[in-house]
Amino acid sequence: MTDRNDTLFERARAVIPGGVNSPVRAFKAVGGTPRFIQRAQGAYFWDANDKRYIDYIGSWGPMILGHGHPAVVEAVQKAVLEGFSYGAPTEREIELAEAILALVPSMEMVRLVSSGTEAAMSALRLARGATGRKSIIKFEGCYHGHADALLVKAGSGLATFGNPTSAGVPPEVVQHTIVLEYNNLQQLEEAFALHGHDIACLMIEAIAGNMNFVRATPEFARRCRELCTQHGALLVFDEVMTGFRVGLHGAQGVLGIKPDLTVLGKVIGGGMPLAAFGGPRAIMEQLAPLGPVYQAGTLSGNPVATACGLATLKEIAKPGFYEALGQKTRSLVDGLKAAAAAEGQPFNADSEGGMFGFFLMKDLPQNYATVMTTDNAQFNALFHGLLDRGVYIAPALYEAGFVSAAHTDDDIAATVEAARDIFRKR
Ligand code: KE4
Repeated sequence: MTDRNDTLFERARAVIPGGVNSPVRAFKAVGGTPRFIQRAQGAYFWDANDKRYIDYIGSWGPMILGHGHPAVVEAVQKAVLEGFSYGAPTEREIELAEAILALVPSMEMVRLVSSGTEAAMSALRLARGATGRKSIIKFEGCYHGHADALLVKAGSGLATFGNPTSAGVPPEVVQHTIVLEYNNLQQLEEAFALHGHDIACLMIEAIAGNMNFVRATPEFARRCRELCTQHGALLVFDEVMTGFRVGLHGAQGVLGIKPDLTVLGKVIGGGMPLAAFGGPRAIMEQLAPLGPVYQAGTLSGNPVATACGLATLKEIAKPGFYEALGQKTRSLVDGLKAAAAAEGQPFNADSEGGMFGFFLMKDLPQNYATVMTTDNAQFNALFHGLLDRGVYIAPALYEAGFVSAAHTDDDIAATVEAARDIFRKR
């Protein structure tokens, strides 16, 4: 029987570079043919051969409710009948901004944009504009989208290709980007001692989902906050992945740390192109049209996307949502650890809220270099073993996994059983 994924992939590669519109989707890291998804519902999606998968990427984070939540579908259907885009302000943008600010106390104002890259890039420009400084700190293994100044040793996509920097980024553009080792206190202290006077901001994924799942230690996160305050630099939490994913108040809520700027995306759009960045009024009012830092976007605050995002936020803000989601994700992680242990396989995993990660090693890694020691062949065998069994995890070792409110205990049990079957056969 013809495999329609193969046919579609061949057609796609004729007209789209690599056959995909975002590199990680191409399965280059894991090998094989990407699955062309035809439809999704709840915790599942179906590929071009109409094979069903339990979906643990959830569009790389946005689909926290699962696919096709009725309240979200209804809100989007209603919105599209009122118009797709106006290029003028709408009441719903105010509603979404107010909803975000109510849930992210470190923010007094927020600007909506269309992608996480745009939000991180804009937050970076704002930090430089607000401080009048040039240097920025980022960490190996953290990915903040593909703006030139931030595309240095990114952990997502590029790391998968084992290519820590991108062609086309002139050295001049990244000469002010200091890249440190995640969780390395000594490097952090040195960087501020040397450059503290010129550091505009430190940007970090406080739970790094682009190294699969690596937490900033509480001490490291606290020192980032203290050193930024001490040197007049802005602490920027990139919560595009963790925002409303690891908890209602994101990684900053989990860590109890108040960043100066927060970058959001994914969940706040509910699967539609919507992201945001925000912080204190004094900083945010540096933005055009009020202040000198320019930033703009044709589809920023798009009325259909804001309807999708608002309907999503309304559901996740309901009492008990994250308790249930966190419990479910932990049961997956605990089940996988038990299955690996039962088969004598080196394995460890961690989760927070609806986000999880695992490593084919005994101890949880603390940084990118350790993550990179993972046996790719073993991961790829696990990936394809699960895929064959109808379980779709991220097609790259360096990506986190996501559980939605739609995943059932049976889905979790089936996933654990599939993994155990693979561990057993090793
Ligand atoms: P987008 O431009 O892809 O919307 O967001 C960029 C971004 C920024 N910050 C963080 C912490 C992110 O994780 C991302 C994007 N995440 C990847 C997955 N690791 C998106 C998947 C892809 O690149 O196709």
